[in-house]
Amino acid sequence: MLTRIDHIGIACFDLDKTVEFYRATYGFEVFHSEVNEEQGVREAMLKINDTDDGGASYLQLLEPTREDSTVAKWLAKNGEGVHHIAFGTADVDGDAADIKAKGVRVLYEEPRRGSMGSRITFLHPKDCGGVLTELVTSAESDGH
Ligand code: CMX
Ligand code: CO
Repeated sequence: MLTRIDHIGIACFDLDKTVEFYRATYGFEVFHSEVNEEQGVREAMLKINDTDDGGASYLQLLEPTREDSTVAKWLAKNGEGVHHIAFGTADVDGDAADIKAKGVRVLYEEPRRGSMGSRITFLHPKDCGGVLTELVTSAESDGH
């Protein structure tokens, strides 16, 4: 069951500059940052609030680490902006299977590693009304 907005992914050319915008404009601080080489991104997670399912909601600011990454390709085409939304669930495997059975393309055979030890998969934007959609099981809510 999807129980929260885990994060909104925002693509940018310059992570440090974008972090500074969110700090100066809204007062959001970096909760966590990391490089995910598999996804080709350097990212900063800005925590917005905790949620009553034990998880939290974040903004995920994303800067590409290589020219052939999905985010670099998207930035070249669209410029900076909202790249994807992510729903939180305690069971990414089960929810991905249920959604796949409804005819929506799930991009990964098995969930992969996301921010802060989470397990993630993606739904194809062309099957989701133009919205790249991620499913996330945070490390805290993962029973695996
Ligand atoms: N949102 C909405 N539509 C998107 C999109 C996005 N983020 N990215 C691509 N599309 C659309 C394109 O506009 C294009 O549409 P048209 O054919 O109408 O022009 C179509 O999807 C195909 O796009 P593409 O540029 O040819 O890109 P690819 O097919 O090579 O890749 C996708 C698209 C979704 C398969 C790829 O971006 C992907 O695998 N995404 C999941 C991984 C990811 O995004 N990782 C970074 C974030 C990591 C994290 O959140 O932790
Ligand atoms: Co994401």
